[in-house]
Amino acid sequence: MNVRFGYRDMVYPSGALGTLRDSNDLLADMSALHARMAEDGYLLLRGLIEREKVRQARETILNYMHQQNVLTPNAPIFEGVMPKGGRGAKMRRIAHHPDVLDVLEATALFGFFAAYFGEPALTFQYKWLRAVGNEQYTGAHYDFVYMGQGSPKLHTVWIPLGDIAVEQGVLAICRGSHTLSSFARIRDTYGRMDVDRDGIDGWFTRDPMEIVETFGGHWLTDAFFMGDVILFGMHTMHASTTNLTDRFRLSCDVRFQPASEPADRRWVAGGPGHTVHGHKELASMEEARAKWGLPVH
Ligand SMILES: O=C(O)CCC(=O)C(=O)O
Repeated sequence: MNVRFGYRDMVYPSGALGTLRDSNDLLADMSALHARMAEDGYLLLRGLIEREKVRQARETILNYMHQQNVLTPNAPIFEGVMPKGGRGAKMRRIAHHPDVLDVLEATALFGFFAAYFGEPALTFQYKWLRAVGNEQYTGAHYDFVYMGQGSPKLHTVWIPLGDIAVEQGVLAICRGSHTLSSFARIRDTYGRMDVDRDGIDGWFTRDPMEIVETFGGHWLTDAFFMGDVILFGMHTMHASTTNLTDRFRLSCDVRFQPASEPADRRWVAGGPGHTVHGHKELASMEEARAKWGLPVH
């Protein structure tokens, strides 16, 4: 299958872009799940959330988008077809609709994390709900740079809000980026920065493949289906494949951490979100990489 990763055309699956493995067989064994997370830097759990709830959330979001006139008028709403040149839509208002929260704050997620952390879990109020348009993608980054001012046990959960093929834009993980010694300098420099405190752009690169070419690791991705989730920690490099279709890619990333630990105040109820965006010009990643002694792409 021909896909695009960043701005490079690639074949999936292939040696350069491999397949994620799911960890459903370990669900009854928390210590095995911890070991898998330590080894792979992610856990893919198929069908963790009830599919019908995700379908309902998708319908509610797409009806909202239809009312906002961001969908192609005469196409079936549930397909999420974008008009020519369609770009992202403002999603903030719909992220806290009860149908959507039923997925983003699903009891299955709280139950999973309570078992995984060995104590009750807390989730951020802020939800990163995305409608990703044609040719759009997310560059490679660690989440620490956006939300690292709280618990070191913070985890991201990426939730597809539709059945999403790789060519429509799905999450990709750079296996090894959290542990390999070849990534140590990245983790110690870029991996400790904060976009608001340091005023630096958050993406490590717009070209995810340059990472494995320079530092090693292995990019992995897969098709995702309603009900699936993928979890990862703050120092697993990830990105998305590029949406090559005429349909919006709907997904949301949410965060969970142990409730007893301090939370990054930017993202909890009443938090300001990012404080630097729009207030001052961010330094480029190229400049920052040069300062850190990392090869500039
Ligand atoms: O959905 C995307 O395009 C990016 C998601 C992401 O970066 C994340 O889940 O942290």
